[in-house]
Amino acid sequence: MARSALVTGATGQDGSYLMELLLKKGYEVYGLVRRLSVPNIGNIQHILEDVTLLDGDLIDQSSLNAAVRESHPDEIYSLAAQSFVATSFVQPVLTGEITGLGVVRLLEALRAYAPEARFYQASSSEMFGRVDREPQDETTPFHPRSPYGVAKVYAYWACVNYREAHGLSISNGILFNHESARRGLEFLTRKVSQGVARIHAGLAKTISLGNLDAKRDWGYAPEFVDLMWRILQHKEPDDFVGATGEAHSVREFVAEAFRLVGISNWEKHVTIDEKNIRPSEVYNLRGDASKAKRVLGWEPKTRFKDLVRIMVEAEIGSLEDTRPAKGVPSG
Ligand code: NAP
Ligand code: F7E
Repeated sequence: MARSALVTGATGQDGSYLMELLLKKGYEVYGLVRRLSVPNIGNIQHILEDVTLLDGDLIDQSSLNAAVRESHPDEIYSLAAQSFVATSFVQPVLTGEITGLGVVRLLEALRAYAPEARFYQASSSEMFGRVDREPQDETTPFHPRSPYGVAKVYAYWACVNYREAHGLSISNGILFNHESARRGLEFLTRKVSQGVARIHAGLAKTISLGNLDAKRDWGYAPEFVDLMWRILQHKEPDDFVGATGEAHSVREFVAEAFRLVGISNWEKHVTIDEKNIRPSEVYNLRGDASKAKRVLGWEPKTRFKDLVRIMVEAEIGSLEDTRPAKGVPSG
């Protein structure tokens, strides 16, 4: 019989790639989606006929109970979150409700209705925050720098506690930034790659940014969902860092994206706006994923420049797709 998996955050970047991967592996795939006035299914349009979508919200316990009961999962991937760090400063209570307590609600549903299932929690390098060592690994202390990071630390420890207290098979993936053309538009890599493509096409003149000096360990999302799956195939529940091991600044990302379209004087096209600067910043993240390599055989392949190229090319391609073909009148 096919194994069954329940994925929360099904419409997000990672949920969409993970559901594709699980379908390829022959799983029966259930995706949790929340009701919105206009459904947000762009990332999963192409697999809608192959997965079962279940209505539910991390704020609503009964809907999570029903989703777990209905999907009879062998594996649960807890990906849903208010995941944008900047928003967490203006909506800290909501972020705590969803990104922190929402995970505990899902753990309660696991405990009551699928105690044999393996559970993956989408933990984050944002938990490391103000780091005192480099690179960061599974033993690095947490010092979160945003309400988002704080909520993720709470969810992380809730998972460890449910594993220890109730003997449930719960694992954390502590993943560093991973990106793709399916990233939300407000995240740095997507904002820059889309902005550069629009400037290249003559549709915009500038991109408004914040702190150019922050450094991130940026990887490619499809490779990181493979790590999630591998974590749940391991016989013992455990926690693993996922990262490329390379750090680059926002400035380097911007410069490389402009270089790809032949613009060297990129500073002319970037404005710095106070509204994009966070009350407290995470300046320097670089991960050490040697445990994931040693134990799970996982190693990311896509390096920094490839990632920037993939994202800029995707944006240029999608702009071309939306333009009227030559000779065809618009309207
Ligand atoms: P994302 O694109 O922002 O997706 C978040 C998903 O959560 C969306 O499907 C969203 O649904 C759903 N969601 C939000 N609030 C919800 C609620 N109240 N009830 C049910 N669903 C809700 O995030 P991502 O980049 O795929 O990341 C997946 C997970 O990994 C998140 O937990 C994130 O915090 C974590 N993470 C991400 C990274 C990264 O670099 N991408 C790194 C480390 C950890 P809507 O479509 O309806 O908004
Ligand atoms: O910012 C700087 C910003 O919003 C990256 C989430 O997936 O990864 C993500 O969190 C850096 C920060 O991602 C702008 O200050 C400068 O230093 O793309 P981001 P993030 O905050 O690293 C972690 C691992 C997660 O878990 C999160 O869910 O870029 N930056 N100027 C800017 N960032 C944005 N968004 N917009 C700017 O204009």
